[in-house]
Formats: sequence, structure tokens, C-alpha cells
Amino acid sequence: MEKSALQIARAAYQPKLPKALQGPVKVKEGAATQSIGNQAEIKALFPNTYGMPVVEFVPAESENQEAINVGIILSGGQAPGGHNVISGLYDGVKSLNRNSKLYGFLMGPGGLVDHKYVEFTDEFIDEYRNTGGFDIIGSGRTKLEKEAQFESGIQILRQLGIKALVIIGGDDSNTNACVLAEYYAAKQYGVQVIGCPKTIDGDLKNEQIETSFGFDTACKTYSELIGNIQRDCNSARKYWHFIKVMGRSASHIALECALQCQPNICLVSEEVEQKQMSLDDVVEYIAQAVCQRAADGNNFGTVVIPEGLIEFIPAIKVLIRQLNEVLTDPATGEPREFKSADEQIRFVLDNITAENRAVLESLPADVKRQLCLDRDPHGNVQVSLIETEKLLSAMVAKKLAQWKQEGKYTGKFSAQHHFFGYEGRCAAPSNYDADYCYSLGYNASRLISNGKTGYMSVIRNTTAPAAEWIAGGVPITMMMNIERRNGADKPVIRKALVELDGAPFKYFASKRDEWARQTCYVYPGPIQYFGPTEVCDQCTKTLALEQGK
Ligand code: FBP
Repeated sequence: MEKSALQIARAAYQPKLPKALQGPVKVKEGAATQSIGNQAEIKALFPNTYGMPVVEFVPAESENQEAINVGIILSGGQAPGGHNVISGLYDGVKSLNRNSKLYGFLMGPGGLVDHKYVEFTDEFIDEYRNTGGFDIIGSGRTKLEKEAQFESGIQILRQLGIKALVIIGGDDSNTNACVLAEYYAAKQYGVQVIGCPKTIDGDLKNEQIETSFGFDTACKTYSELIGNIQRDCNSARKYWHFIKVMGRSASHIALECALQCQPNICLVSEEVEQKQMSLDDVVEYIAQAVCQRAADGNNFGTVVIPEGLIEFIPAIKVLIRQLNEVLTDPATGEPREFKSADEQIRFVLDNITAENRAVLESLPADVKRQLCLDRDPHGNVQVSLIETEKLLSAMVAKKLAQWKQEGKYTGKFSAQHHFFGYEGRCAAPSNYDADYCYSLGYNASRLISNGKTGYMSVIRNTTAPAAEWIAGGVPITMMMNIERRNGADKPVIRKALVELDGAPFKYFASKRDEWARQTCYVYPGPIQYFGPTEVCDQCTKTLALEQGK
């Protein structure tokens, strides 16, 4: 494979490890844990993996150095740093014993079920150190949740002598990792399952998990692009740029980009929901800012829109909840099958309430179609396909035209549209993500050698220099509660949405009026891999504010 000069230099980068993982370790156990909600139900569903203590690794004289075979799976959307989790795990198991083996299941959880795998070697791993993407083994969104899949999995695990499986994924995949850990423990199959917190969306975090990996690099990549657009915007002074950024549900990415770039407007879905705003309220809010800036002679600006916005507008949220329910077959829990798109739309219209039908009919035809038709494998509406940036700018243009007629607005409005998602998911990991991911993977090897199952690999204190990071594990059941999903109550890891009383949002809210009226753009520039630590090793503004840094 031909490589750029940066790739060659980057391949030689040695990610940093917490001091505690730089030699032999032993486990320091905390108190017994309980789930964040529905304790009795979760305990009954996970009798073998409920209540275990949080663990931390501390230096020891020596440690268990038995050779061990481990399998790894990449699950769900790509996130920068996945390759470093794998290389960290590889180095971790090899540091215990050179005869340890690491296998990668191909194209996501389906690789385990279908027995498709590769064995990693030094040469293979070296090709992918510190690179972005999940192409080392590929990823997929197959849900690992049925007994038949678990049983198929155990066959190949036994065949390869695999004693532990590491599943790298978001909240859904880690929930399923816990279900699998419980199943294998109940059956006494002797296979441990460890989860690893991944998603650019940043919504897999809690008291124990500071951030999901990939969030840092993806936000820095989008912020570079938004900064570039803002510089262009401030040079030509003739466009309003409507920029949608990924984040299926939570608005962490949009908020972080706003903290980094100071755009004129950033919408935060969680606030839209809390304030019970309608689509028209959102449009009015943007149009007013456009109007105010026009009064100052500034017919340009930037609007950052979180991908999940539409789902947080209360009336649309109710509609989507019912769409998810009616499009799921109650007998199988799987998405219903239809012969044609028209049949599916008819079925939807016939099976939703009159209120929801009215909301659906009020939306532009293409949005209505997307809501009715497009589903991800989890059966959810695919919000990433809804062009909210175009929808909003068209509605703002209409409102401004009306205000012009009424003599309330005299400016010019011309819009450009952007959607940043895939541009950032496979970026070469920042130093933060490269170090964090390598540590998560290496740490997983120690959870395994210490016999843990049903735990998530956790690295904390990451706003401090890497040497001071704290390594350990958190029982996955601790993060769970019962939620309604596609018409059924299910144990799931609670998704972390933007907290409106949290420091990142409060800081943004204290600044946004000034940013809306004036031109306060910041141009963060590209991620730097080599250079002074204040340029290369900074964490996200979200994490720094959360930790009072
Ligand atoms: P994960 O939570 O699985 O990491 O994926 C998140 C995400 O990148 C969202 O931001 C986005 O809505 C979605 O994946 C897009 O999914 P796909 O890659 O299937 O198009």
C-alpha cells in the first residue's frame, strides 16, 4: 500500500498509555454497583452480571501471563481510533504472552455469527496503527441479540479457542454485549465479553465514561470545515450557510462545533424539545437572527444544525415514535416487510392517529416519504437522510419573503447547504483519540486476564496528561435502565443527551446572542499531530467544560 509522508510519520507514533498500564497490574475493587434505573428488573434479567463492582487497575509485582485467545468485533458506525483499540488490545495480549492470539470478526457482529474472521499478525496490525477507519476488518450493524446467533458464535469461539470477545460499539452494541456476556455466563460457556465505548455522536458517556472515542477527532474535523466555511462566508459576505452535522440523536457534535467555531446560530435539539418548540418556532428563531444581521448590513452567516433535530420537535417526536411502532411486526419484533413503497406509505397512513397524520401531511413531500420509508436495521427512522438543512433554509426564505412584503425586512438572503458526517468518521485519529483508543484496547486485555465479563473498558481522567489517566472497568448493567423500543420494554444503556444545565450548554447559552448578532467566528484549522502539546493534545471543549478545566 502506498503511503503519504504524514501516514509514514504517523505509523511510527507510539500512543501513550496510563502509568498504571505500563507494567503488571492488579485489580482494585470498588463497592457493588446497581443499575441507574429499574434495578429489580435489570437484576432479574442479568443475574450473573448484575451488581459487580467498578474496578481500577493499580501497579503490581507480577500478573497472570497465561496465553489467551481473544476475538474482536467492530460494530456500528465508523469512529476515528477503532484501529488503535485493536492495536492496543493486540499489544496488550501479546505483552502478557507472545503465544496469545487475536482474531478479528469481519464486517461487524455478523462475522461472529457467520464464522468469518482473520487472525492478526504483527505485519497486519502495523499497517493500521494510528490510522482512521474501520477497514482493518470492516464494521456492520447486525444486531447480536438472538439465542441462535449466540449459539452460532460459541461454535466458532470454541473452534478458535477464544476465551474472550471484545465488542467495540455504541449504546446499542454494548447493551447487546452485556446480553451476550450474561448468556455465556448463564450457560457456563467460559467466554468473557468486554465492551468498548465508541461513537462519534458522543452520547455514550456517564459518571464513569468521560467520552466515547471518535467524538474528539470527528468534532475537530467538522470544526475545521465549519471554520473554513466561516472564513469564506466572512470574505464574500453574501451567503447564509446551513450546516448540518452528524449525531443521530444527541446534539453533542453540533454543540462542540459551536464551542469551537462560534457560528451565528447553533440549534440544540434537546433545548428545542424542552421549550416545546414547533418547526415554525425554530424557523422564526433563525429568521429573526438573519433579520437582525441584515439590519447591521450583514447579509451572511452560519447556522449549525444537529442531525437529530427533527426528532426532537415534540409533535414530530410523537409521530416518529408511532411510526417506529407501526412499522415493527409485533410477532417478530423485526421491521415489517412491504411489497412496494406505496404499500408501505398507505399502511402508515391507515395505522397512525389522526393527529400524527396531520403532522405528517404538513411536512414537505420528500421529508414525509423519508419518514415513512427509510429504516436502519434497528428499525429506526434514518434521520441522516432527512435534509433538515434544506428544509430549514427554504422555510426561512419563505418567512423572510413574507416579512419583506410586510416591510419588516429589507435584506438579501441566499443560502448554501452542507452536511458533515461521513467526512469526519474515518479521519486519522487526533492524538487524544489515538492515545485514548490504544489505552482502551490495552486495558481490555487486562480486564480479560483478570477474568472480567460484562464490563466496559474505561479510561478516566483524560483531561490530565496520559500518564495520569485512570484505567479500569465498569459493569455494563450499571449503565442500564428499561426503555420502550419499537413497541417493547427493553433493558438498554441510557443514552446521554446534551444536559441543558451542564457546563458546555450553559457556556454556549451565555454567548449565543453575541455570536448571533456579531461576527465572532473562530477558525480552528486542521488537526495537528506533531508540535506543541497545547496545539496537539487538547481534548474537546465539551470535556474541558464538563470537568471545569
Ligand atoms: P454509531 O452510533 O453506530 O457509532 O453511529 C453513529 C452515526 O455516525 C450517526 O452519527 C449517524 O446518524 C449514523 O451513524 C449514520 O449511519 P450509517 O453509517 O449507517 O449511515
